Amino acid sequence: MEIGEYCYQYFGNQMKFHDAEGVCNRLGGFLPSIRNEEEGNTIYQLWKGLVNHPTQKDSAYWIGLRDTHQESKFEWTDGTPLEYYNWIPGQPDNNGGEDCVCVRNDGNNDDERQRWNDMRCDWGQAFFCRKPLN
Ligand SMILES: [Ca+2]
Ligand SMILES: [Ca+2]
Repeated sequence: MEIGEYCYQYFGNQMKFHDAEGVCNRLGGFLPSIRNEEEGNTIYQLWKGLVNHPTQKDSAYWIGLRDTHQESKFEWTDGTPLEYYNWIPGQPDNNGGEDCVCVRNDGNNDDERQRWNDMRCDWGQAFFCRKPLN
């Protein structure tokens, strides 16, 4: 799907974070970075239009944020500076060693469901790839 300056592709098959990022890299893109509320909402609305049960608690998708290089120092895989956050209250908690971030789709309304949680990188999640249109 083309939206604004980007092309998005959704992968419903659950993959580990680094495998998902590898798929995106091979396509010439990255897992999406989210620079502001509008960008987060764009991706969330895309997701909502693609899945059958958008309120399903276990549904989540990776975004390109991780603190694998240094604990608690989160960085976007595409190099975007981290200037905007939308964590679920109490997150990130690094619970048992969580270094990769997904949109959790848990909550009572669209705003809450767009919030972020750090999770174990080797858990499988759906994901989007994003690349700039040229
Ligand atoms: Ca961590
Ligand atoms: Ca967490």
